[in-house]
Amino acid sequence: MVTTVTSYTDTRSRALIGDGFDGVVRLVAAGQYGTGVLLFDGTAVLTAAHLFANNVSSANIIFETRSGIQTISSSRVLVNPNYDTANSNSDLALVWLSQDAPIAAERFGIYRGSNEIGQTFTLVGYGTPGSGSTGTLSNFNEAPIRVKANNKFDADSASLGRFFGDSGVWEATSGKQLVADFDNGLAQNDALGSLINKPGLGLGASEGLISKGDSGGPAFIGNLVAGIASYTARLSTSGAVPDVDNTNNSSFGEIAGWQRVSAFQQWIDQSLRSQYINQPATQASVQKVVNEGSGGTTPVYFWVQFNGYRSDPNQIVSVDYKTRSGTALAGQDFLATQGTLKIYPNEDHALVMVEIIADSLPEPDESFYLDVFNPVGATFGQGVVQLTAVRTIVNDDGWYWG
Ligand SMILES: [Ca+2]
Ligand SMILES: [Ca+2]
Ligand SMILES: [Ca+2]
Repeated sequence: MVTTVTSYTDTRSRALIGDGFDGVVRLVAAGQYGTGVLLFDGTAVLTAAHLFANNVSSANIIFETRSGIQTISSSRVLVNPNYDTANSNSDLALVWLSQDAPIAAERFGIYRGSNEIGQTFTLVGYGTPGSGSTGTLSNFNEAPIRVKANNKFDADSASLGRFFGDSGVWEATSGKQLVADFDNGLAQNDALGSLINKPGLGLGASEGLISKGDSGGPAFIGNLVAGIASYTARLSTSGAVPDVDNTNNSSFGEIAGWQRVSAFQQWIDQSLRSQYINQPATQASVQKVVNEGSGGTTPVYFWVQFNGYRSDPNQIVSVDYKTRSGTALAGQDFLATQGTLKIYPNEDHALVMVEIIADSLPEPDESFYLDVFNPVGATFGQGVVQLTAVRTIVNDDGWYWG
């Protein structure tokens, strides 16, 4: 990560342990290294497909948390089936962990809105450090460090097509990649202002850009993963040369592209769900009393059934969910989670997975809840705004919850 801070030892740009980014991990795949982010159910890391070039199909995932440094090997790597190397389209991969993720590592939800452009985001990664005025350090040989910075999504990458198109090799699919530029506050170095008339002079001292090693790293809007770092580029026209030093080095005046996670949410959701261990095949087989595992975390599933009618077969219905402590406590007995569960076309149900923490001693009546609310595409029933998994069946207009 390149920031405006000159010294990489300056803690202002570090994403130190305990700062809320311990779910941002380093990935090593066949000698290439990159960054990834632990997703909401704790089973897999989202990263960039290009780290797995040449049919590499495994990686080591390195967590830095309050529990120390822990390296976990992958059990499975899934490159997005539409990954298109030449155009950096669908440059996403999911990497499943062969062991439970550290409890101290945050799990992150994904951004599901469509209003990313114009929003400020936080980028976090293990890429080569440097400063905007001189670019990445050429002599950095130390252990990779986790750095954070901010930027703003300026545009859809497809709007830059004519610059890449001149060489005839690059065409971003509209709606699936986002770009941001590295600003130093000067109009002459405002890359996307001068190139595609998307002016913005940046965020001052907090501005930053990805560099080598940040590939696959997250761009957060709030605490949700909205982008996955994919590439950098220095672009110019006969009238505008925004790069400060005519070198490809993530300096001021360059741009970077991220895969737009919201455009891939169905692939992410369905891929994660397809790998759930010991998942119930029927509503009746959902385990409502769960034995703790022998260590780490154990998955517990909640089944959300949609019994309504889709007037449009492509309709996606959804609910929001959030765990709630009962006699079992969040952070002690289970990992709190919240998010949106989507039930896609050709699905009539979906599972919410919650991780139970093994090393505690449950009381016989220890329990926690999952509240389900904000149904989209169908109602819960007249006057009903929230359902809770209290292990009693709530049957209503189109939804069953239990
Ligand atoms: Ca910028
Ligand atoms: Ca700008
Ligand atoms: Ca440069």
